[in-house]
Parts: sequence; C-alpha cells; structure tokens
Amino acid sequence: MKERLMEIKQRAIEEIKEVIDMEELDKKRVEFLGKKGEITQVLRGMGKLSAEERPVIGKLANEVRSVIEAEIETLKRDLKNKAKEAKLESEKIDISMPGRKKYYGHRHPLMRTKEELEEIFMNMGFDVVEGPEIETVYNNFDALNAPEDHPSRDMSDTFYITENILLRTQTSPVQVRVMKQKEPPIKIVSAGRTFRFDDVDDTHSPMFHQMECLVVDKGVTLANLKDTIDIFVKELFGSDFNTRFRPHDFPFTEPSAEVDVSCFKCKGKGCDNCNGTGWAMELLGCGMVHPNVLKKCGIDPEIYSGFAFGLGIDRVTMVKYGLNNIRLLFDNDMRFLDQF
Ligand code: FA5
Repeated sequence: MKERLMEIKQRAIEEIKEVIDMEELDKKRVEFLGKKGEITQVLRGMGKLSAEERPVIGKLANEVRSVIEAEIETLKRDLKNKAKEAKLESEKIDISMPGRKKYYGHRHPLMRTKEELEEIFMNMGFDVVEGPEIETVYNNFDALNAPEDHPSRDMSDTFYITENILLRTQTSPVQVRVMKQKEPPIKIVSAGRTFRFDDVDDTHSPMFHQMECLVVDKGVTLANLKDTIDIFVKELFGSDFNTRFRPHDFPFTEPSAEVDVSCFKCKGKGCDNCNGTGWAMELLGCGMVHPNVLKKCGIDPEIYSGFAFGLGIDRVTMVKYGLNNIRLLFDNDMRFLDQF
C-alpha cells in the first residue's frame, strides 16, 4: 500500500505538470482526491491492514493528499496569473501608434461670402431678412411690374411648379414681401437660392445664389445707390477694385444698370483673363425702385423713393477667390473645398 501511495504521488505530480487549463486541472483533482479518487480507493482498503500499519499508512496517505493538493494549488495560481497576463496583453494600448486624424469641416466658400456680405451690410445699418425659395408668380413677376409678355416669364426660362407657383428666379420678390409688411424707412438685405432654366457654362448655373438689397425712404437717390455699391465692393474685395455701371433694363427699376467689377487678376490693367478689358464678369443688377412697384406694395411714390440691387453671390465668390469656373462651387470636390 505504501508503494501504491508513493506511485500515486509520483504520477499525480507528473500528470499535473502537464495540465494547461483549469478545466483539466479540476478533472485531475477529482481523479486523485475526489470521493471516488485514487487516494480514497487506497484508504478504503485500510481495513485489511494490521493495527500497527493502519496509522502509518493513514499518515502517509494524508501526506500524499497534501502534496497533491499543494501541486494543484500552485498550478491553479500559475494558470490564473497566465490568464490575467494574457488579458492585459490583449487589452494593451499602443501609445506610440499615430492617432486617427479627425476631419474638421468648414464653411463652404459660398456661405462664407454670404456671411461676409451680411456682416458688411449689417455694419452699414441694414437688417438681414429671409424669403422663401418657392414663390408666387405674383411676387416674382406681377408685383415687380413685369409685363405679361416678359421673356423671363417663359417656361423656357423659369421652373414652374403650378401655373401660379414657381421656384423664384431672383431674390427681388423679397422686396415685395418686405414693402407690404413694413412702412419706410426700409433698409434690408436678403440672400438665398434662386433658380433659372439656364444652361451651365463658366459663369451660369441653373441654381445659384443672389443677395437682394432694398432701401426705401424719403429722398433716396441714385447717388446713394452708387455709393452703397462702391462701399461694399471695396470692403469685400479691397480698395484697388473699381465698379462700372452699364445702363440696363429691369421692369422693377427705373433707371436701371448692371454693374461690373475690376478683373481680379489684373485689377483693371487688362489681361488674358478679362480679354484685355480690365473688367471681370457682371456682378449685379440695380436701379431706382419703379414707382409702380412702390404703389403695388402700398407705398406712396410721391413721398418715398428707393434703390435696389440683386447681386450674384456665386459670381462675387468667383471674383473674390479668383475662380474662372462656377462649376467648382457645386462639384463638392474636397481637393478644391479643402483650400478654403
Ligand atoms: C436680377 O436678377 C434682378 N433681380 C437684379 C435686380 C435687383 C435689379 C434689384 C434691380 C433691382 P439679373 O438677371 O441680371 O438681375 O441677375 C443678377 C445677378 O445674378 C447677375 O448679375 C449675376 O451675377 C447673377 N446671375 C444671374 N443668372 C445667373 C446664373 N444662371 N448663374 C449664376 N449667376 C447668375
């Protein structure tokens, strides 16, 4: 029996050394120390021993049990430590790894121009107002004195939603909305999207942006209009930029003009960008508010006069940043937009 106990001890130590996980270790514990385990089997046979041998074998069996228990405990601790180390290793953060770059967006150049313009006009005492992109034919044409047969009313120039509703072709209907709501003095600007059946080319897009400016008060003159335009152009582009007024015809202003600004490349000297003229593209349309428009909006033209202009924000952005193609503003190419 003594030999059997020593053999069990030796085998247990060897087999426990080979164990690699907790589950297997528990199986070994049951195999050697459990109720039906090998040590218990030996102790069961003690009845056959003599009275002298019994305490000796009993003592030895307890020693063997303690040794096996100690082996199991040691291995249990080792396995636990190994598991902990593996967990720490798997959760390790490599602080030397370069971080993921955060991508910060920014204002689109068109929105920057719009906000810059609003800022300039607010500093000159203007209110900023908004108008809807979907308008009535009445506000977009009739109230603005456009004759029934005006070409801009044509289906080939304007996006109609119904016979009486359209996508506004200009921000000028905001003039009508403001004048109907408010008594003079009026001093507003209003920016937003406008829509026309225009083919895309370097300076035209079917969806573009305008800013409307309207001043109505007693004694407003053409000199005030010219001055206001000159101030904002120099404020926005720089004092080396000039404006040129060309006579034009709008149904809602009399007299009317179109305004060009100096070429952004040569500042008026003449270069290949401006075909040697020294002037960049047309920026805006303007004029003195037509007495018929004032009347239609309930303002007495005998007492009040006003000026208005509508400028292309896309064109202003092109001049400001030296762009020669309007498509760049709508292509959403990050290589272009990232430069701003
Ligand atoms: C008008 O729209 C008038 N409502 C402006 C106005 C307001 C005149 C108040 C008098 C008083 P016009 O069609 O010229 O005018 O357009 C004004 C500006 O919008 C142009 O000078 C140009 O800068 C811009 N624009 C016009 N069509 C396009 C287009 N398809 N794409 C980009 N910009 C455009």
